[in-house]
Amino acid sequence: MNDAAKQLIRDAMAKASASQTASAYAPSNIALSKYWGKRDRARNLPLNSSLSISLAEWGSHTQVVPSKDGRDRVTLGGEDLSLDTPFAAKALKFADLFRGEDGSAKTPLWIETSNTIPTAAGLASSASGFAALTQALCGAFGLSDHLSEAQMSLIARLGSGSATRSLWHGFVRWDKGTQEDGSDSFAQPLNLQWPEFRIAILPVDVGPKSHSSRDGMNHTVATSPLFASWPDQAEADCQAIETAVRAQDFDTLGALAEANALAMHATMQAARPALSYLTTESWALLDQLWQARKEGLQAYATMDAGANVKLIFLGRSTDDITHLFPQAQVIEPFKTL
Ligand code: 2P0
Repeated sequence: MNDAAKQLIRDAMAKASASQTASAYAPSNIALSKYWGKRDRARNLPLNSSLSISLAEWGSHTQVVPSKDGRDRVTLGGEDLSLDTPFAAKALKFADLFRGEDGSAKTPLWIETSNTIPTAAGLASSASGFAALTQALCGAFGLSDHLSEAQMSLIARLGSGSATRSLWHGFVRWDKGTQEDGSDSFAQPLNLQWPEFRIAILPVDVGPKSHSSRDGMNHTVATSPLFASWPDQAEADCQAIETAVRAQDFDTLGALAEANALAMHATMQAARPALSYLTTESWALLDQLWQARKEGLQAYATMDAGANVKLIFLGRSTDDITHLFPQAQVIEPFKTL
């Protein structure tokens, strides 16, 4: 089976110039309508479309440099990694898409990444990491002028599904697509500004997670009797959330995003054995939010493959949020960067 991402790289490579140093930045993102479940694990092809908001200055800076000493090198946050660490191995495997596929000698590369996401926020950074790496590799191999951002999003998908949505700021929708080769499974920005829109991260557990989201997703698809209802519901949620975003109908958007996140977590809790990323502390924060909402606070929650709770709200609620949740780390997704 041909793969659309590999074909795009091959076609662009035929027109490209030699390798050079290139750097890129990509923001992390939080899904308001979640990606959970794959129809093709090798290509990270999803069973449903998803829609996210990018996290502005919280993301990854990546530089790709043709290595002078003939050896690969991977640096994360200023520290050289052993090449057999999972991070380095994944980054180099992804770089292999751009080099040596035709049997020619691989261009040795130095991949240097740093994340601006506060460690205390406990947010995984595979989304911004693979998006920035894709852009930097495209730059390094002279492909940037031959590939659109949507095509780069399609390539980033091979690194990590959520990276598909990290090529842009603001709201981004990843259409699931239907083709087997993945040629129609990429993201596009909604291209709209909502300056009042806010996100707050409520850190709960910032240590490494017990199950990767990749394993958790696959385990849920394979064993959860509740998963059968997820793909259609998630597709409908994604469409309704896009409509609410375009109408800037905050309460409809918030209620749908919260319901979508809780439905995703319900599929995991029904998995056999059960999978639960949310802890008693996460649920206590949700109780606190729901109580405040009864008293008029306009804020909603979403949670991913971890215990942290993320809130969405509008700028006018910022003081209420930081008073109620002093630990909140507030992000302004549309602040001019
Ligand atoms: C999302 N998550 O839409 C969902 C919600 C976690 C929960 O995308 O296997 O690390 O690399 O495609 O992208 C996290 O999954 O998984 C994720 P892979 P990824 O943001």
